[in-house]
Amino acid sequence: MAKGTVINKILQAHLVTGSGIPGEPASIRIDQTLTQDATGTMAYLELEAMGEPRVKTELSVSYVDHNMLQNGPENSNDHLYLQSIAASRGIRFSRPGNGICHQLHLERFGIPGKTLLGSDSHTPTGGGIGMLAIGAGGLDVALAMAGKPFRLTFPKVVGIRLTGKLQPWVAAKDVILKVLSILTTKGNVGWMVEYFGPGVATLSVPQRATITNMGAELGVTTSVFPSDKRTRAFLKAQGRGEVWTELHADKNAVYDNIIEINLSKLEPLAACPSSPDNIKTIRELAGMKVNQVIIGSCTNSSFRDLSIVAGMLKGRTVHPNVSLAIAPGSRQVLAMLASNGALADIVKAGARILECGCGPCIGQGQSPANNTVTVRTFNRNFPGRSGTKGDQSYLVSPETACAVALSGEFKLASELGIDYPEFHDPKKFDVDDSMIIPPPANGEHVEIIRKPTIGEPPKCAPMPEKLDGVVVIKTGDKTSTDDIMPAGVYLKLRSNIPQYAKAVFAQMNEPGKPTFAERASAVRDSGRHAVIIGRDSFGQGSSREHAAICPMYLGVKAVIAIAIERIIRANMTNFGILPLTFANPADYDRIDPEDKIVIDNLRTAVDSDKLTATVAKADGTVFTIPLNLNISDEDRVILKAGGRLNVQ
Ligand code: MIC
Ligand code: SF4
Repeated sequence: MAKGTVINKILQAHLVTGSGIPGEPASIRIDQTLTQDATGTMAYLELEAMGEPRVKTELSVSYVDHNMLQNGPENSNDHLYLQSIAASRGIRFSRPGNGICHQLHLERFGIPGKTLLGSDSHTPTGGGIGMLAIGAGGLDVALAMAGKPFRLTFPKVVGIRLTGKLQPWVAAKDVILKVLSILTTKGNVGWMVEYFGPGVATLSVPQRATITNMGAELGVTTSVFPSDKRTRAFLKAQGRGEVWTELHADKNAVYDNIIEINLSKLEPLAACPSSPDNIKTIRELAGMKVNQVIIGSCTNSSFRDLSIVAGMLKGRTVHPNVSLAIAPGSRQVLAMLASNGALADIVKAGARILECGCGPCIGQGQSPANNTVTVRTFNRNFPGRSGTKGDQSYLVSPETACAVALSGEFKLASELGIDYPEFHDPKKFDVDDSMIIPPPANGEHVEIIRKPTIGEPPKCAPMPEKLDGVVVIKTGDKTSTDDIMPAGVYLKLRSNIPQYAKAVFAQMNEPGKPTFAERASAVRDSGRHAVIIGRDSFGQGSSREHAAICPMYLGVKAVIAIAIERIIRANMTNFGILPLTFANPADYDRIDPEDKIVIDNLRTAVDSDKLTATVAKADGTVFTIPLNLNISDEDRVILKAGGRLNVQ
C-alpha cells in the first residue's frame, strides 16, 4: 500500500471519510473548482437546483473556452447565463477569449498541495504544480461548490521514476506518449500516477503540465508532480510566489507499482489513429504525407511550446500541401508572443491563428478533408472527434508537428537541419487578469440571465421494482464519451437536453434505420427500459455528464460492460443508470441487440454487489448471467432514488 507519496500526503490532509485503504470508498475536501462552458451550464443549473446561494469553496472559477463559435444564439446565451450565475454565486468568471481553462488555472490560480475538482477530464493538468486535480461530472463539481466532499475510490499509486534528461527535439509530449504505450488507456481505473526521481527537476512546469494533462487518457484518477524549485520559479514568474509550498515524496516512500523512464533515451513518438495509446515512433511513420497540422489545446499551447514553434517557423514557410493552424492556450501566451515578435514569425510562415480556446480539439472547426492525414498536438484522437468521419488523426509534440508542417510529411524534427530554438523559462510572465471578472461581495441581487435555449437539468424517476430491459445497442472496446455523446456540431446543444439527446450514439446510426435515440425512446414509451452493452473501458475520455444525462433522458436504465471507466460510472450513478459489469466477461459474446434482459426485485438486488439477470433471445433461448455492481452504500441510495438530484 502506497505510503509517504505526494498523493498520499495531499489525500490524507483532505480526507473527510474513509479508511484510506486503496479500493475502499473515501471522500475528500475540495479547495478549488473549475468549470468550462460546455459542462458548466448544466453544473450551475444543478447548483441552482440545490438551492445553494453562494459557493463554499476557497475558490471557484467558471471558464468559457469550448463553445465559442457562436454559430446561432446558443453559445452566447450560455455565456450570459454563466456570467450572471457566477456573479450571483461568488464565482470568478473568465471571459471567452481569455484562454483554455486548464492553461489559465495553472497560470493564475493553481496552488501546490490543494485539491481541485473540475468539470473537465483534463483538470489533472494542475498536477503539474503539485495539485491533486481531478476531473468529474458537472453534478459532482456542483456538489463540491456546495461544500460537499468529493467521493472517490481511495487510489493505488503508480510511481513513475524519471531519470536522465530530454534530448533536443524530444518533448514532454513524448514522455506521456511513452507512458501511454506502457500503461495503455485501459485497466487503470482506481490508480493515480506520481512522478518522482532525478529527471523531474529537468522538466519545467509547462512540460510537467503536458504530462499530467494527457495522463487523463490513461484512465487514472489524476497525475501529480512534486512541488519544487522549478514550481516556485513558475509561480514567482506568474506573480504568485507566495502560494508556493514544497511537496516531495518521503525518501522511503512506497508506491504500489513503479515504472522507470530514462528521459535521455526517449525519441519522438505519435499516437496513431484512433486511440491515444496506439503509439509509434516518428521514425516508423517517416515519409507519410500530411495535409493538416494543428498546434494547440490544453496539452500543448503554453508560452514554451509556442515559442519553440515560432523559433522553428522563423524565416520558413509552411509546406504548400499543409494547412497549419495554431491556437494559443491563453491570452497571456498570445500577448507575450505578440510583444516579443514571435507571433510575427508564426504569421509570416503562413500559420492560421485561431482564437485562444479549445477550437478544433473539440471539433469546433478545422475538420480535415476526407481520407487525409491530420497531425495535432492534442490529447485525443477518438474516431470522428475532428468532425470528419473516418479521420486519421495523429497526436504529436509541437516540435514534431512543426517539422511535419514544414516538410509536408512525417519527419524527425532533428532531420530538418535547423538548430533547436533556444528557450529560457521567463522570469516574469505578462500578467493581466482583466478578463477574469471577480464576483461582487454580495450576489443576492444579481439577475440571472436565462434565455430560451437553456433548459432545466432533467430528473430521473426512482429505480423501478424490476429491470425490464431491452438491449438497444452493443458496442465494442473503448467506447468513448465522444462515441456516446458527440461534441463537434452538436456541442452547442449542451444546455438543451431534449435536443442534444437526439445525437446519442449519432456516429453509430445507420442511414435509413431508426436512430439510437428513436430506438431507446420507443423502448421507454413501451414501458420497458433501454440497456446498453459495452465491452472494455466503456465511457473513456471526456467528463461530459451528458453521456449519462441524455441516455437517461431517452430511457436508458442500465449499462452492462466488461469494464466501466471512473467518471462515467459516477455520472451514471448521479443520473440513475445502473453501472453493471459482466462477472464472466465471455457473457458479452452471448448478448445481442434486441435481447431482453430482466432483473427481478431490482431495488433489493442492488443491495448486493452480485446480481443475476435473465436474458431472453429472439429465438426463445433463455439463460441467466451473473453481474457485478461494486458500488458504495451511498451510491446504492442514490441509484434507488433515481439519481443524486433526488437525494438531499
Ligand atoms: C474534451 O476534451 O473531451 C472536453 C470537451 O474538454 C471534455 C469536456 C466536455 O465534454 O465538455 C472533457 O475532457 O471532459
Ligand atoms: Fe479543450 Fe481539448 Fe483540452 Fe478538452 S482536451 S479542455 S476540448 S483543449
